[in-house]
Amino acid sequence: MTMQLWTHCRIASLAAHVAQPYGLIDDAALVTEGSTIAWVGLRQQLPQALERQCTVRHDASGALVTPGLIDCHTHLVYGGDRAQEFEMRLTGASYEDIARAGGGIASTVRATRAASRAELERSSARRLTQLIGEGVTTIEIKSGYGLALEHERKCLTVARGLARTHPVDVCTTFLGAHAVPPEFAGRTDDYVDAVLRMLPALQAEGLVDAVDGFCECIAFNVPQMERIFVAAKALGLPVKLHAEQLSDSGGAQLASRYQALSCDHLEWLSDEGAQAMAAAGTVAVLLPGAFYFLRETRLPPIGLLRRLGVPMAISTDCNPGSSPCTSLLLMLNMACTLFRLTPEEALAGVTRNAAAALGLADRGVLAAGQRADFVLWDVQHPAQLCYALGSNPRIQTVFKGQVA
Ligand code: DI6
Ligand code: FE
Repeated sequence: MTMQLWTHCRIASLAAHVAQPYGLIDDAALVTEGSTIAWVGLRQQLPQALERQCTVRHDASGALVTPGLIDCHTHLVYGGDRAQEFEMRLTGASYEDIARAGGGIASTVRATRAASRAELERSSARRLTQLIGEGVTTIEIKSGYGLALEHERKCLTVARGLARTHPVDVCTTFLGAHAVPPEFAGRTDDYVDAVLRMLPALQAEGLVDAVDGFCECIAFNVPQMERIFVAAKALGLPVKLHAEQLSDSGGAQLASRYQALSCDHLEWLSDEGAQAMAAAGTVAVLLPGAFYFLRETRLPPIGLLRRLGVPMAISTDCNPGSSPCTSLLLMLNMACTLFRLTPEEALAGVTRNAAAALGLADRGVLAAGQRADFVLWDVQHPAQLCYALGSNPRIQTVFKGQVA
């Protein structure tokens, strides 16, 4: 297998065993063997025997190297957009007015159902390309705008297909329990039955890596979500939850009882919910784009999560309604400015902790044995990635050991 060597770089490894902030290694060297990292450390400690085996050598010209970025919570595949709804709200229409006029999630469900697979591929690829252009090498993509078997299948198939046409890994999540579709209006329990029929069918087709839901008074309650989690666990699928976004519904406690990979949003998370997450090892996925776009004022309890040692991840939540965002770098800035995370916490949130939120142990830090997914940046210090909003200092991405 080809061995490649990168030198003349500063590495923010994010690895816990490197004592410096960000796991920084100055004047570093990195060796890959095929799609895996074989060695990372100080240039002068690189064993000569290993150096001799490297047939391809790269001069990183002083670049900063970080792990490939991981966007661990997106609704990337959907039809249409909601720009007109955005415009209506800015000219005085209330959310209820818009919903009565057929807007909101329902309008995206209509547009997604009407869209062909090719149309969804095209619009999703455009968004994905923007994220990849900022150094994203792994992305989670949820269904949840089809809300019927054929349309959920169409969206998950598009999500899977994107990984075949782009230098990125895709983790798919079945979010059938995102909203109650119009044909089930007023019959939420019947729709949960339908979700329970969709799940094994989609899993059998290899389209589902995890199961999510929207636990909220306007969506699915705790007993309804629990039925879905029981079914997911019976199929051996990990679960996660949109929890405590608009109110405290006790979703975090429920999710923790099912060893959820993550609870996401969490503006209304209670002490009990945070403690349950800490005990279960559940990651807190914070979504500053949705907080910003919905002009929320209640912050997720960052101090509490920190005190309890709950790992925090950061993601775009890319979706047409609450976070039409395709910049994970902007989310780094917003995590710091809006949520007061330190730049080091924010960067860990799109690398190490985002990998944990997806249950992936083979990426998110730069260390021997990990996947060779990394990004070269034209900055001196990792804090610059969080600080300079609207800039994209990416030089190059290496995906599975290949310059992408
Ligand atoms: N929470 C959100 O913020 C999005 N979904 C969810 O469960 C909103 C999705 C939309 O408005 O289209
Ligand atoms: Fe979401």
